[in-house]
Amino acid sequence: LLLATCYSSVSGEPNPVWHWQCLQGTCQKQHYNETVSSSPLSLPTCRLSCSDAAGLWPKPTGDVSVSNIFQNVNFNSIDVVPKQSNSPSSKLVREAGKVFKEQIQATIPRRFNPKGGKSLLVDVDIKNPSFSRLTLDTDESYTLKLSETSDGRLNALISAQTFFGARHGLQTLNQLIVFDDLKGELLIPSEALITDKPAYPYRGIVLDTSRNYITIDAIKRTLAGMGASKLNTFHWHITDSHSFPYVSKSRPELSKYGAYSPSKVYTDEDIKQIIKYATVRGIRVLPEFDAPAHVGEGWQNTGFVTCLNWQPWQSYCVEPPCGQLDPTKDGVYDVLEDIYGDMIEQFQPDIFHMGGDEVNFHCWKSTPNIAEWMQRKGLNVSEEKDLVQLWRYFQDNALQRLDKKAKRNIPVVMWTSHLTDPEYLTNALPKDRYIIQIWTTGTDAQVGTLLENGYKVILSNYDALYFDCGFAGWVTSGNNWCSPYIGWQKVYSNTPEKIAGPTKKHLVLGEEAALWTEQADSASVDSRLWPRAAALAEAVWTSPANPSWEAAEQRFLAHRERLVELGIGADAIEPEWCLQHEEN
Ligand code: CP6
Repeated sequence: LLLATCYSSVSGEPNPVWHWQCLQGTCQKQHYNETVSSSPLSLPTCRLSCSDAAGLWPKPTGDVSVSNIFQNVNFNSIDVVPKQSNSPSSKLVREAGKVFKEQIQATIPRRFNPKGGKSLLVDVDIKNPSFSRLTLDTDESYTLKLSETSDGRLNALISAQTFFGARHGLQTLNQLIVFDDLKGELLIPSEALITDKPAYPYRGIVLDTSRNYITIDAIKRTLAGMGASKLNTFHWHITDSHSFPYVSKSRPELSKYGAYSPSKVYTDEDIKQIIKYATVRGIRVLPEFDAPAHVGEGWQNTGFVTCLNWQPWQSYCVEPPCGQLDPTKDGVYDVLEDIYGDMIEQFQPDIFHMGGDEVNFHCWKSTPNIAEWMQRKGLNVSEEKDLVQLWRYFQDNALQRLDKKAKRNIPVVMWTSHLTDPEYLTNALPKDRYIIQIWTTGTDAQVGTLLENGYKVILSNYDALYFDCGFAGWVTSGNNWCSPYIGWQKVYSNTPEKIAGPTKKHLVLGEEAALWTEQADSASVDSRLWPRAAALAEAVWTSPANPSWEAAEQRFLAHRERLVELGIGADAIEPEWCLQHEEN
């Protein structure tokens, strides 16, 4: 296959100055007068039959066999049909079919109006069509079979256990359909057989919408890129100390006082729209309500926040403005219960994120009523373990309120913190309740300790997966903007096995890239996330044993072009020349 020549079964009339030909396993630019019998092909078409894994991103984990004979597809007779009608999945399949067609449309330049071609029927066969919500044990596998019927129609069969596998199959099929601008035709390989499933079940992006507001459109573009790259979790860090854009139905005063402006909010309607947009793309929306630190704006009038805006901020928090909930006030748990209740009702999440990062003990012990309360309970404000005790009191109460609203023991994610330190971990956060998201660097002892103690983990090691530029730049005003910028190559090599080791694989749920927005907003979110989040996608979907970014480079560049076609402002990483010239 790699040595195939990109001759099309359709004889070409156009007479371009050059075209692409697959020679010795690479697509090479050929001047027309140097070739005799080949039909002109564009680079995307050549790449399909000539490149590694047919240019697919992320690379399938199973078999890939793709024909180098192409057929012209008629855009107007592409149909995606769910085999099981009247099931929760069938509605989703029809919606995913619309996305599928929109994505094909996006590859066709405006000046072309492709005519002719064969019809393409995409049959979607789902074994368990009743699942319409993603969970950590959802089967996301699929098989894609592409063939030609005896009467000359094109047929694709996508078989999957669930809608979530089927939509991945549709995405793969999307990548097999390319617009050939030399022919002015939409081309598809006449035959293909692909089996695929993700190496890890949790593949996410966490987006901070508090430091700077992110528009609904920018969130949708993020979800579109995720769907195209088979990422499945949009972890929404919806509030923090800087602003409170989340409109809580039962506590509307929080966003009333805490949003940057009346329009910089997420209403119930906005959230519904985002969840629908995400679900159709196979993505869970995981809400995070970060507490007890990382609160501030919005809480002013509750009387439940301490250290709000205290100075010097370095003594009371990791970045200004400071703010931390007061665990000793009974009323704080009532507010939390209301917020949790609103979120559970809106998001119907399978897992919930309680934050729990970067609690500042000095803040709590410097608050007179908290110090008094601790004394009354026989806790020593100068002892770290006693302050951990205070935090545990908060965490246990908050969890109880969450469970009450979830009406079950809902799995909870928490960031690594003091509570996850080996000496407190097993008492503070029982392993059957808590999933730990590790943001500290992967090579320290923490990953090992968590796994040895049987915790499920999500990897977000900041040395590879923090796509923001840090907050050092705006805090210190030094000449260190975006330093260090983490290149896609580093992201690509950061596979779970490399970070967590080859054993205990079942405890590693996956990975998540983070975009903290101290130095990003809707104008920059696309270029911070993309195409690097796609590098993460392959690290965690395919999880190559010996990740080689050099070997992935051509496919990665091609995928970056796909993201741009979808309207995502993915950053350029090399001259287009590199996309056009592959090394042997
Ligand atoms: N905000 C919140 C942040 C960070 C975290 N939580 C953060 C910490 C260190 C770095 C970057 C970001 N800005 N809520 C840590 C999980 Cl280097």
